[in-house]
Amino acid sequence: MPELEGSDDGAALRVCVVVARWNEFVTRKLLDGARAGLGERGLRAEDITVAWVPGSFEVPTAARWAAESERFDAVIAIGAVIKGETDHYEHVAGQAAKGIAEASQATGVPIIFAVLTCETAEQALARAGGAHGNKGEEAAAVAIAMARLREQIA
Ligand code: DLZ
Repeated sequence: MPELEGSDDGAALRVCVVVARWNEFVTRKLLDGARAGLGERGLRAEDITVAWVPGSFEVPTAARWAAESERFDAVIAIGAVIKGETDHYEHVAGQAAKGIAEASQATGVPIIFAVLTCETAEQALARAGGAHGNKGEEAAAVAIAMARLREQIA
């Protein structure tokens, strides 16, 4: 019985990383993690495009533009929504999650969710290279696995 499981070989894949500028002290660390994770798996620097947007609310829109462009095998969506500092936390976090899922399903391009939704800045930093790892780096591995699985299924 055939089993498909993607691959961790990123050679020759092209990835767009969409990053929210809001809470940049967190999102830049996630971006660094994503870049490192992609590079460790064989992507060349010139095959990693970074697109900055103002906040997590805008991330799904730009991620969809990237997915529809047919220039990328996968998109990584990075943001940080911190509840204690966000008046309409549920709206920003909810719309980011919903929009990213819809854009990925509508285009068929893997768009990997790396938007942190945390109570405090400390919790966010712990997931951006701190005690709980780097969710950007984890997103890089998922992006490559999904891009390869898509090729295998196609
Ligand atoms: C407005 C806002 C607030 C209050 N908090 C956050 C946040 O914690 N994280 C984030 O990424 N963006 C935040 N934003 C900005 C919105 O995402 C968006 O950029 C603006 O509402 C303009 O549409």
